[in-house]
Amino acid sequence: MKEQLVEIKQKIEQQINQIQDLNDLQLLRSSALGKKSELQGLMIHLKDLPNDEKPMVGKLINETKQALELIFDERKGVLEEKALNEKLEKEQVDVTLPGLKLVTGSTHLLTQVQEDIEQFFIGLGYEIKDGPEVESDHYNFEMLNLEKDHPARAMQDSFYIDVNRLLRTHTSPVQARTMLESEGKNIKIICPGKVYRRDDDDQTHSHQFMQIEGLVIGESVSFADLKGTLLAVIRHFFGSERTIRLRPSYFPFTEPSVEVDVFSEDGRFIEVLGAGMVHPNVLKMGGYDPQKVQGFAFGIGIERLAILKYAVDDIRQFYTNDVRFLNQFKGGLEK
Ligand code: 2U9
Repeated sequence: MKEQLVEIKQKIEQQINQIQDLNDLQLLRSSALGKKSELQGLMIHLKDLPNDEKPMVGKLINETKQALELIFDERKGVLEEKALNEKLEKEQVDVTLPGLKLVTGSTHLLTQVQEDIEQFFIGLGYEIKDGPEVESDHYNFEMLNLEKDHPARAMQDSFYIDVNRLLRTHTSPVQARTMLESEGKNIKIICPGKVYRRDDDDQTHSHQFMQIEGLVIGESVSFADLKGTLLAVIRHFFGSERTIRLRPSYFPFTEPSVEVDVFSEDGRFIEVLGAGMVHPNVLKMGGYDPQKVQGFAFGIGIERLAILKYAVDDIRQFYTNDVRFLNQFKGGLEK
């Protein structure tokens, strides 16, 4: 019996030492020490031995089992360490490799210009207002003194959705709505946003563009206030040495109306915006008494400002999203 046990132990020990995989080791453990194992079989046969041999043989079987348990545990430790080393080897990270560059987006040039102008007017105590891009004929035209046969109201000049609704052609309806909401109180607002006109896109035209319009209404608002405000915003944006020129013009919603040119570096005057004193009809429709209050208004094309300051040669650059163009303005605007 003793020899038999030594043989079994040697056989299993050999098998253990050949095993390279933890799962295989577990399988061997079950078959070598489990209920159906050879060792367990010997235990069952104990009862057939003479009584005086039983304790000794039983002890021997148990010692063999315990010795094998130990060998199994040892092998398990070895295989676990080997598996860990292999895993570490495979997952080794080369900390000297250069990191991956993350491509980040940036604020669009038009948004940067918009925010710059907004900040300027906020500094003067203006509020920023916005409104719907799909407007009614009433707010987009009627409230702004654009008579029924005005060319802008023609189907071929605006994007109509149905007979009464269209994509706003300017942000002026936001001012008209604000006048009605304000019920005769003073107003000092700017209205930035997208506007739409039915144009064929080319180097200088875009069917979608951006505006910032302003409206100030109060008892002693004068043309001099308008002029001072316009000079200040132009100097803020183009530099403190700039001069402007006002030329008489016509808009249905302002009277008198002016177009404003900025004196460019190459000695020419370039048109940058339009403005004027709010037309009495517009004041009346907005719920104000033109005998008691005055107002000034202005309209600035954001693309135009950006084109002039950054020498952009094609308005379509703003809308085709070529990152080579956009990335030039990634770091923000230099002052
Ligand atoms: C109300 C009253 C008056 C807004 C004004 C202009 C002059 C103007 C153009 C500039 C370039 C449009 O983007 S552009 O093509 N705008 O010249 N806009 S006065 O006047 C208003 C607006 C609302 C209630």
